[in-house]
Amino acid sequence: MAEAALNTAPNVELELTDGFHLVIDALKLNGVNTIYGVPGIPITDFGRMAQAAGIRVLSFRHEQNAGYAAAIAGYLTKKPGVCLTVSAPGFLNGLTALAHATTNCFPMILISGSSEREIVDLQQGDYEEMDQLAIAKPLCKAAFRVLHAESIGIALDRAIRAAVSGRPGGVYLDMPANLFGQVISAERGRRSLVKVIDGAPAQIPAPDAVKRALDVLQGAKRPLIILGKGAAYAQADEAICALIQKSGAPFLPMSMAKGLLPDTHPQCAGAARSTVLRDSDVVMLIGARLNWLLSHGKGKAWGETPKKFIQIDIEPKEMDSNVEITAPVVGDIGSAVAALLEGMGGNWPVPPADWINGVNAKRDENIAKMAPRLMNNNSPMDYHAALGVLRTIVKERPEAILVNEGANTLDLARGVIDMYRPRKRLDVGTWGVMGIGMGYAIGAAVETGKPVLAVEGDSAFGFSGMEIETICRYKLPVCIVVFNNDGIYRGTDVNKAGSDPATTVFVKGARYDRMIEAFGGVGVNAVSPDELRRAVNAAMDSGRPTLINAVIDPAAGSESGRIGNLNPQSKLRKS
Ligand code: OXT
Ligand code: ADP
Ligand code: MG
Repeated sequence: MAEAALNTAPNVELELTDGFHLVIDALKLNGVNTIYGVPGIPITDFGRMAQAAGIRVLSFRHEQNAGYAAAIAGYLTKKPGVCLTVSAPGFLNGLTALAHATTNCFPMILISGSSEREIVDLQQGDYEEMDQLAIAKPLCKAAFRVLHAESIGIALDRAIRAAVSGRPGGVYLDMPANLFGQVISAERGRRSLVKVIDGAPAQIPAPDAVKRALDVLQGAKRPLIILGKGAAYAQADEAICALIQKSGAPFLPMSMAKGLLPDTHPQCAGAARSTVLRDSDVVMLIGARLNWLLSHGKGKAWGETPKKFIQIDIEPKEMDSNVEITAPVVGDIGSAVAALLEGMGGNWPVPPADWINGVNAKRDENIAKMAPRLMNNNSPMDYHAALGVLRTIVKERPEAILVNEGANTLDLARGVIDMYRPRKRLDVGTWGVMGIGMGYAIGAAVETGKPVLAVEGDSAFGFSGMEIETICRYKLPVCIVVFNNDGIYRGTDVNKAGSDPATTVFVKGARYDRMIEAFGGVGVNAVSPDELRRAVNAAMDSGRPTLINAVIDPAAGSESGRIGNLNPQSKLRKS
């Protein structure tokens, strides 16, 4: 071995290491103790060795779900979630999740085995040949290839820094099969490893930016604070809570920011959403982008009242992305909110009473309107009946993590189920993507050790449903409630042109509960709110993997849930 020749010291047995072990050592050195992935050539042995070295390696049934688990791990912990895939097809399966992480600003690293450069670059048809680095580049914050074992330490350091610093996001690390087998002296290997120091340095906002923001906020007659998932990610919970209370302004949590302050907080305007968007005059965005979910900050939803925006974000390029930001505050949310709080001093004026009273009246009216619908006892259930049950269960178990996807199942659950603690609501995010369900449930259970309640449309569940085997295999405390309305949006569509089923309907009366029984989990068919309540409580008490088939009236939903207006036909009708 060439290394042995370098060893001139007589009678010293040369200790060697290799690419496999250097990746493991570099991960461990940087506190990565969990990997989500799917094994196969060339990373099967790597998975085994990582497990032997004390890293928890969770093996999935499909890389996309492993990737979603890693993405949500990043969101929950502020450390990059790591996903490990095989070359070409495995890599591509994981790539959707990497792009999702980047879009949602979650730190994640996709490590993929790949084919040998010499063969890929000459396109000579290697096993699972693909130029993965080139494909990954536009879909993540950074993409690196490691060709030498001695570069593994630096590569992982750079990947971690790229994922967590500034606006967090996804990073791709390409590891050709040869790399894992490369042997170098253990001493050289040790010296090549790097521990990341201060990977996400505080970004203190400029004092004049803070002052400008406070001047604008102080001039408001109808202030509103919008909290986005960036605020939840920042883990500056106490400071954010203090800022909101001191401001006296109503706050509107975006979907995954629900629970940063309880939805039942007297300043929460979640149930008066249209009113506060339309009538506010100064809007402070904290870790929320003015994208489609906020109607780009303009148009009908924002009403006629001229607005001034204050935006707190770590990404300077986010400012003015859709409308002029009167007071940009570029910095990390922890530092920015602390600076704002300090600048507010002890005597901040409360907003005018007519604004607060008006918002509260609208909120109370909407809540009162919804209340009776949540108590109906219909069988089959409608969405409100089923969600009324889950709302109470989450209130009684505020530590549980709620995963939510679907269309009606998502939109109605968002409004009905109050959240009480930060980072407890995990959902489809910026892309409105179906398929995050089981990956998120697994990632959340593994990273937090808390029970997970996954509320899933029957279509949404189908995107990752096979992972119930993974949930059973690892004995994770996950209770899945499938809102089974026989299809996408509704189960009532009919194809008038032929004998094939309509494109949005599924097998009528399917029994999703029976799927989990195949793997030793608990399956329950619930046709009434009482049955649903009993089944979810039993699952949450026992911690056993459970799937409840909640039978929902197939006619109860609406096309695309709350975003039917985005369908092209609906736009045509309007124009
Ligand atoms: O103020 P007003 O009066 O307006 O009232 C508002 C609130 O104030 C009030 N409110 C309350 N009232 C009383 N009490 C309380 N507590 C309360 N809280 C709020 O309620 C209203 C509404 O409030 P909300 O929801 O906050 O406001 P609004 O206006 O809806 O907010 C706007 C948005 C845009 C912020 C919000 O709607 C939002 O966040 N939407 C996200 C929508 C989304 O992302 N949807 C998912 C994508 S849909 C579609 O694309 C689907 N696909 C295609 C597909 C996808 N997505 N992905 C992939 C990989 N492939 C394909 C598919 C296949 S969905 C789907 C499957 C669907 O079928 P399922 O079977 O899974 O699901 P079902 O539909 O159940 O069958
Ligand atoms: P939501 O969908 O909840 O509105 P978005 O994903 O649109 O939230 O916005 C999150 C924003 O938070 C992004 O613009 C991102 O740059 C920002 N962000 C994430 N982490 C931090 C942080 N620690 N400090 C400041 N801004 C952050
Ligand atoms: Mg459905």
